[in-house]
Amino acid sequence: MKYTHKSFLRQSNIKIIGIGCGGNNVINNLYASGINDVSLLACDSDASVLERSKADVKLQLGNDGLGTGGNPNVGKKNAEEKVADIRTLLGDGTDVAFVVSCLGGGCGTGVAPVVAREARQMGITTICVATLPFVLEGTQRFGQSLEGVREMAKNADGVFLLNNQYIFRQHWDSPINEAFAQTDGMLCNVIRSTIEFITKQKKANRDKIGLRRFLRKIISI
Ligand SMILES: Nc1nc2c(ncn2[C@@H]2O[C@H](COP(=O)(O)OP(=O)(O)OP(=O)(O)O)[C@@H](O)[C@H]2O)c(=O)[nH]1
Ligand SMILES: [Mg+2]
Repeated sequence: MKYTHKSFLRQSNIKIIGIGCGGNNVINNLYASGINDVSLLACDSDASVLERSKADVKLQLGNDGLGTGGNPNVGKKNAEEKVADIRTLLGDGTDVAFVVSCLGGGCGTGVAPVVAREARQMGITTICVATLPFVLEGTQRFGQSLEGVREMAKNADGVFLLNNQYIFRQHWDSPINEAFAQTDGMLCNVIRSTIEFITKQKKANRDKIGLRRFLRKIISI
């Protein structure tokens, strides 16, 4: 686990946890576009993703610094081995956790449900924010992503899902990185709007149960 200086400056009761390469690209975008009063966390078994990450705190999963080979079972196993570290990172008074991943690969799909489960068990309001893969990525990745959604829905208070294929339909003539940039921008907006919503609820003194009731559904965008 690496603590950077920034983590002490930016400690907050809202944590945004990027998982896997796609999830951490979203975190880097949030950082680049400016976000206040939240802590950004990065989690991956691929060391190069953590190297590039702008997060305050980085958690390396697995032992070799390599990816999961696209296998969610490897991602899940890596996460289960680091459950104590995950709980330590979340255990500093976190109220709300956003678990951000792009589903279909091994890390995001295998790790995000474990992080969501631990957060929820700790009494943290837990919101998963995720994408589904493009159809052309194949049925195996799509099947894996749906299994990831099922696992997240079991564990989180709410799941925001964005289907990459929808973006592809809108931007079919754009290069893939532009399509990803569109998706990342939408995910960032979802996170910002939800934080705004939660802050308003708190100001209005709405209780945690009411908030959870609102979040406890799958919302597809
Ligand atoms: N929105 C967005 N989606 C991405 C990005 N990169 C990849 N994806 C999507 O996310 C899915 C998962 O890819 P990654 O995030 O690279 O996978 P991972 O979670 O790191 O898993 P492994 O590398 O297999 O361990 C892909 O199938 C793509 O659909 C990105 O930068 N932005
Ligand atoms: Mg990866």
